[in-house]
Formats: sequence, C-alpha cells, structure tokens
Amino acid sequence: MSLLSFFFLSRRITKIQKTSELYRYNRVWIPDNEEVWRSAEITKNYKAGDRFLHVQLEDGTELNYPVDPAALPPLRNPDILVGENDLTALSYLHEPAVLHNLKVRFVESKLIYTYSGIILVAINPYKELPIYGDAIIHAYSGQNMGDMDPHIFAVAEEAYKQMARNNKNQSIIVSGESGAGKTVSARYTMRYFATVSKSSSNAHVEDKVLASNPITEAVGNAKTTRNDNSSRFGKYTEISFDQSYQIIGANMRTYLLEKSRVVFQSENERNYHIFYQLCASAMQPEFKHLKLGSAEEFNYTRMGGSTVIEGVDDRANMVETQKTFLEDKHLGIFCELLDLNCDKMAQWMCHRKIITTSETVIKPMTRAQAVNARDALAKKIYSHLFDFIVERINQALHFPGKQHTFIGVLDIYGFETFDVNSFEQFCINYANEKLQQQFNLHVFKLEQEEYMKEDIPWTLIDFYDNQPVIDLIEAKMGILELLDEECLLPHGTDENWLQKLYNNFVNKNALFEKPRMSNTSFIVQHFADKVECKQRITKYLTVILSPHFQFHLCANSFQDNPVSISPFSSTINIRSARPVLKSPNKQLRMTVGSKFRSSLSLLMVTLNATTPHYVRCIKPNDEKLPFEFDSKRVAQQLRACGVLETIRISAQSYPSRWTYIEFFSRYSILMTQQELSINDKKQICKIVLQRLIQDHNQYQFGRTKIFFRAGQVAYLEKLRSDKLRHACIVIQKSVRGWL
Ligand code: AOV
Ligand code: MG
Repeated sequence: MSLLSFFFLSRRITKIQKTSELYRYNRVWIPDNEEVWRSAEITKNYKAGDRFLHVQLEDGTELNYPVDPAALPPLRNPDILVGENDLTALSYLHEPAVLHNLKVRFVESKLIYTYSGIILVAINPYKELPIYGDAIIHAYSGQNMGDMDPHIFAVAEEAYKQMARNNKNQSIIVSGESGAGKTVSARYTMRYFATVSKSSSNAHVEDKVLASNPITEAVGNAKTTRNDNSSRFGKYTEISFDQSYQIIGANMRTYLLEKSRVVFQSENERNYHIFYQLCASAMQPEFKHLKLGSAEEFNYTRMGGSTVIEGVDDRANMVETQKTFLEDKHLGIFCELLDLNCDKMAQWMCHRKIITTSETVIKPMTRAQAVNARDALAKKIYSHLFDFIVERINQALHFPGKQHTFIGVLDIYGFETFDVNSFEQFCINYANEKLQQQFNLHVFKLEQEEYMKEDIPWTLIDFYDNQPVIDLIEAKMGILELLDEECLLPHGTDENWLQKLYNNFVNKNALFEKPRMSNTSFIVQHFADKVECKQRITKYLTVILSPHFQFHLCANSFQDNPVSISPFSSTINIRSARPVLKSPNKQLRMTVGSKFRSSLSLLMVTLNATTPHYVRCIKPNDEKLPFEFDSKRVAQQLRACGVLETIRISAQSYPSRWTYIEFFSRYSILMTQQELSINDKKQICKIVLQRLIQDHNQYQFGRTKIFFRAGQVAYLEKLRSDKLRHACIVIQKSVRGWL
C-alpha cells in the first residue's frame, strides 16, 4: 500500500477522533524524510482552522509547521502506553505510534516480539538471544497467550492448544522479506512442538522431524546479498499428531527451488551450501573418492567472488549435515548419483543425435550449445536430487499410526526485488501475493462478513485488496497463461511474449507497466513494491538439454542402481518418448509456470482448511547489525505486510467467538441453579455472561454466536478452571470423609 493511501486512512481516523481541542499543547508526529516520523511538541495554542502548528522538535528546533486543518498530524500516545506488548492496546493507532512502540521495545528493551492483535511481529535481532532454551519452552507450555510475554513459543502454544481444544488442523504462516527471520522462526516453532509433545512410544520421531531442517537447508539454502542463509525454495512442513496430540511424524512439501543458482551466482553470492560443505570436506576419507578440491577451483562455486561466509565453517557444517542424514547410506546414494560415466559424458556433452525418417545423425554441438546443455544438466540433476532428498526425508518421517490432526509450518521465500529480477523473483513474489491475499481473506473479509451475518454493529474498514494483481498474473489471458501459450509455439520467444504482454496490459491494467527505456522487461506493481522483471523468462522453460544426452546419461550411468534411477525416471519417460530435438517438448514447456500456480492453489486450499496463525518477520536494517532499527525500512515492511490494517481491525474486532451451544456446554459449570432453570439456553448464556463480565463492551451477542474481545475467553477459562479445581477439592474431601 502506498504511503499516500496510508495518509488518507489515518486522515479519516484523525478527523473522527480528534478535534482541535486535542492539539492544544500536545505532542504530535510530523513526517520526516530520514526517520519517517519525528516527535514534536506543540508550543503555541492551536486554534481550529489555523494553517500552521507551532512546534518544537526533540532537538530543540522550533518550527512553524504547515498543516491542513482538516487533516492535522497524528497525535502521540501518552508515555504510559509506550512499550505496550500488544500494538492494538495503543490509544492512538496509526503508523507513527506503531513504529515508535516497536522501536522503543526493540532498541531500549531489546524485546523482539510484539503482538499486533492476532499477528506476532518478530523483529530480527541479528544476535543470539537466550530466550529459546527448553526452560522457556516449558514456561510457555500450557499457558494462555495473553498471560505471557509475546514470543514465537506463545504462537506455537496457541496453535497446539487450539488443535487440541477444537480438534482442528492448524497452520503457522511465517512471512516477511528476505533475511527477516522466517526460517529461524519456523525452526523454533518446530522445536517447540518437538519438545512439548514428545512421543512416548517412538522416542526419536521428534528428533527426526528436527533433523530434516539442517538437511534441507544444506541443499536448499545459499548465501545471497540479503541473507547468508537464504532459503531458495518454499517449504510447508506438516507435523502430524495422534489422538493424544503426540508427534507421530511429519511431511514436507517444497516449492520451486531456484535452479539457476546451480550454474550461476551473482557477485557476492554463493551456490548451495552443500557444495562448499563437500569441498571443505574433500580430504575426509568418506569424500575422497569424489576427487573434490577447494571450492575456489570450480566455476560453479567460485563465480560469486567469495567462497566463504563470515562466521560459517563449512567443514563443521558438513559434519552436522552428515549427522542429520538419517542413515549414512543415503549420503552414499547422494554421492553415487554424481558419479557419472566419463566416456559417455564426454560424448553426449558435445554431440547430439538427430533422428529423421531416413537416417540418424550424430552432430557436434557448438560451444554455446554444449555450455547450455551442461548447465541444463546441472540444474536438472540438482533439482532432481533436491526432490529426491525431500522424498526420502518424507519417507523417513512417515511412521505407522493414524494422523489425527496436524500443524503446518509455512516458511516460504519472502517478497524480494533485486536490480535484475528473473522468473524466480516473479514466482516468489506471486507466491507472496497469494499469501497476502490469504491473510486478507482471513483477517478482513471473513471477519467482516461474519459480523454482518451475525448482525453485529461493525464499521467496514478499507483494506488493500490484491486480487487485481493476482488476476493479472494467474487469470485467463494473464501473464502466466500468455507465457504458457508462447511456450507452446514451436518458435516462441521472450520478445513475442513480452510484446503480447505490452499489447494486452499497457494502459489497460494499472498494475502493469512497460519500462520507458526497455523492450526487454516488464514491471508489476506488487502489494509491497514495484518489481521489474527482465526478459529471458522463457529460457527457463525451454528445453536445451538434448533428449538423447539425458537418456544415455541416465541409462548408462544410473541403470545399475535402482534407487538412483527413481529421481530421474520421469526424465527418461518423457525424453525417450520424444527423441527428436527439433520440436520442443510441449509437456515440459508449459508446466513450469502453471505447475507453480497449481501447487500454490493447492497450498491455499490446505491453509484455508486450517486455523491460521501469523508471524510477520521484520528486517530492521540492511547491514545485519544487532538491534539497529532503521525506521524507514521497518515502516516500509509494516506497510507492505498489512500489520497496520490489522491493528485497526483487531482493536475494533472480537477475535474469539463461541456459539451459544458451545458457550453453554463449556461454561455450564459457572452457571447457578437458578440460571440453569430458565428454558431458553441462549437467554441463559446472556444472563450468565452479563454477570461474569461487567464491562459490556467486551463482548457482543450475535444471532448464533457470542463474540469476545481479546483476553475475555482467557478470563472465562480461568474462572472455569478455578471452579473445576474447587470442585475437585470438595470431592476429594468428601471421599476422604467416607473413608
Ligand atoms: P529468512 O528466512 O526470512 O530469509 P532467516 O530466518 O534465514 O531469514 O534469518 C536470517 C538471519 O538472521 C539468520 O541466519 C540469523 O543470523 C538472523 N536471525 C533471524 N532471526 C533471529 C533470531 N530470532 N535470533 C537471532 N538471530 C536471528 V529468506 O529465506 O532470505 O526470505 O529467502
Ligand atoms: Mg528462509
């Protein structure tokens, strides 16, 4: 959402809430280029209609600040509210208040977690903190969210509790831009579940679930300019629980691994960690046969300039990766897969076989063709290995026993924009649009619709609906469909595709632009930012690898090993069926974009069938400095991820709700005999609640449900458990009396 629309939103609120009365000798926030907002004290009495506000900044500067009397600057909250652990508790809810509150907590109190209604905001401290130990996990276990300091463990506990209480699958959706802390947060939630729901029957199942992280990170993470350990794939891990809510296994779905990295890395970036870990361990006995050398020796690993990451010991990490492979056998298989037949390789790296009706010709390739074929092979092998490893992990994490419920943890690559963006960024950002929409749908639309359905007074709140940009990408005749169409043509090119995009969308769709100086790229206005994608997108979909080359490669090098055939079998089937290179393989060509689209929509279906919990990770500065808060960068992310709208909606909304029947059966223990004698159950609920919670603003009676403001259900639960405990004591006493 643009800064401008935020101004309009806060203006409207400003108008309603504040009169010029409030601007007498009060403190306000004024926009600032550097700090985003600066605090200022009003030093002269402001009269309605005045076009200037006399203010003094914190550094003592006095200003005659020009104002629009209809939209005065936002007011500061009283100091007593600063540092609140839930942003929705602030009295003035606007961007400067939220930013200031987060900054005070983060910089002064070193608190990285803050609630914003149903969202947990997590600011990356870029420093190891002593807040993740087992003792802390146990402290959070069984507690109510509101009773404890905000923490990733509190979110995990809430998901666990709701799963057990409502018998419903849950998901934890972690989002944020690259380097914001998603993977770290996802890992901690998994640690939490592994610790609190240890299986008594299968002692190692939770260890195995946790061990999947280092493996997938070794093969799927790499150093980028944004993050030394950047996830280059998306991951949704479903942790399965049995009827007693103990872990019985896990299953992982991965999304779109960045394959181009295998053969190309930009300056200061690296290939996948595993390569450096293997090179650093080249002299270890178990890796000697691979005849590896230093990462400096290989084009694929030294391209980015530096093969080391500060503070990272690749050799030690290899030991770690090796340890977590569930049996050494798998690592052996992994290495065997790379052990290619040399003669055949040399032949098919440089030649291709062309079969026509009358003859079969073997033709040498040009250098460029051979290089392309080599790169395509490398990417193919790597992505197959990646899928193979994920598949094996899933097999290893599948245990006998019936899954009763699951908690899914989604750690997907964050929204990203580089100087040069390609198809990968396009897909990553598209995925983020889908997630943002899922969030919008859940928090805004469903809430509002529910209140309306229940006849609860409710003011509609504007929110940024990103359906138009999703339509631009995935709807009929949208960007992806046009791409598929182009790839189906025998002579499809990027140029033609781009031209189609320009023809279809320029001046017709406000979210699409053609850069003025370029015919080779297009710009999409995403919810978080504008992103320019460069040409060469169809390149990713074009089959460059000679079918015969692959076929022979597979048939000759891997045939003897039935396990190693499996990751390549799809290649063989597809390729061997169509051994002529001249016409492109249609099946493969059209799938990349559409496959991603369908895997994303499947993910959305899964997420929509669970109760979602949201963690929004914020990257506080671009230099990876500990506890450094760059207000500009934080404000940008808060705007992009919808935190501000959620604050407004949460403050006005009722996050918990019970149907009258549910309320009646759960809290009948709190009802008096006299109340219970009333015939109408709905009426009983109303009477009881009015007696138990005096502040009538804390709930609303809908047509079929009761809606509670934050914290009220926790209060009722406490009354209930006190009553139960009391009842137990009474029973124990009377039993003792009988004995
Ligand atoms: P990401 O997953 O959001 O980026 P990570 O979870 O990899 O980001 O975090 C980046 C780095 O920030 C980590 O390697 C840690 O050094 C540091 N960090 C993050 N969270 C914490 C924390 N809670 N405590 C201490 N350090 C932390 V990407 O995968 O690039 O989108 O694609
Ligand atoms: Mg990550």
